[in-house]
Amino acid sequence: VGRFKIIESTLREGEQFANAYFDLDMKIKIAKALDAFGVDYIELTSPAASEQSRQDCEAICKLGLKAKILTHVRCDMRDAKIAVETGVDGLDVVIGTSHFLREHSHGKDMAYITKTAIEVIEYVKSKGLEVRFSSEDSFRSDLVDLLSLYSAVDKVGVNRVGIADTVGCASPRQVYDLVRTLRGVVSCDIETHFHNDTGCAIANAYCALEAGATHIDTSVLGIGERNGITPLGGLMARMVVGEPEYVKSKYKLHMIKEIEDLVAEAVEVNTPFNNPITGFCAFTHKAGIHAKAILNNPSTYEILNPSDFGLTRYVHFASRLTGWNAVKTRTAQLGLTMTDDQVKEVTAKIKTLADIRPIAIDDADSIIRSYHLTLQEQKV
Ligand code: HCA
Ligand code: CU
Repeated sequence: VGRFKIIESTLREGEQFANAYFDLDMKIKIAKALDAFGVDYIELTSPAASEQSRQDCEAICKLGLKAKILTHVRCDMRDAKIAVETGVDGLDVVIGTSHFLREHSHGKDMAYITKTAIEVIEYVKSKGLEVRFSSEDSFRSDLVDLLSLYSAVDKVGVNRVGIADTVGCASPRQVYDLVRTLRGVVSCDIETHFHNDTGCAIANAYCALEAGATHIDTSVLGIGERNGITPLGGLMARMVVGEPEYVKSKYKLHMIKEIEDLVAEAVEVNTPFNNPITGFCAFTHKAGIHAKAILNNPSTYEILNPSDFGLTRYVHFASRLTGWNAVKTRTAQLGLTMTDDQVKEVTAKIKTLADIRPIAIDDADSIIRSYHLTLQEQKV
């Protein structure tokens, strides 16, 4: 897995999240934050969706961001004509290809889809814009249908083709196989889009890159239809492990927290406790054995370095699982001096109380402080 590009879809897929309502001000805030973070593309809701969506799309194009601006439209000449007038850099064109969607959604056959796709692609290109063609529900589409369609659009010069796991049914291995096969058929870039219904959205994105995909769709906190898609922050966590230099130089990782906070507030959700990087306990170490090793060398129990994200680790010391190394560190943080034997003794006191009831940091701190006070008094 080498270089990859992010198509950030918080302002398109994310707008399909149950709680999302973004007014223009909020869209601009989010677009600017994503741009500052360093995403390659920002994808916007179709201007054909509503009049306000069209105006917002034009306004965002005028911001002069570094990221390229895309809008996402149905594979339909009417939509394409509206979209090319908005000032976007490119169009992400999509149509359903599975029998579910062909029979129960738009009702078109593969011959019609291929013909329309070519027409739309040639039109967008004639306007000097970038164009991606994607099949919705790729993993439940007929493989031969898909490959012939993609090879036809590749021949007319599409910039990217897209694979979309619209229903979140794909496993990492299926993703690998499909993208790998497609890689052998088309010469253009390959974009991928993964829903998270079975919790595979990050793994699938990673596998797609391993198989030769070039672009990954994300949204902040993964917001989107149902339980959403590959989250931007989680993908960064995955990618920085394998490609630290590339990822750290390209993306402003310390902005992840503020971008997630911005979007979480806008859509009125909390960041999940177990979110990669920003979950409240993502860098908390609790068991005595973990704490001791972490204090010696953080790499023992951390694959991500919190400081890469502008965050700090927390060594838990207020629990029955704590050990004296953690308490020793806390004692120093409180500005108190004790011998190791004394720290061990106060650790025992903390553990005794923690065996009876859950204790807060304040509880543990006051045990340490009052023990320290007793030591002072004994000296006097
Ligand atoms: C949807 C469309 C889409 C499109 C993905 C793409 C999907 O169902 O709302 O354009 O690549 O998941 O298929 O988001
Ligand atoms: Cu989607």
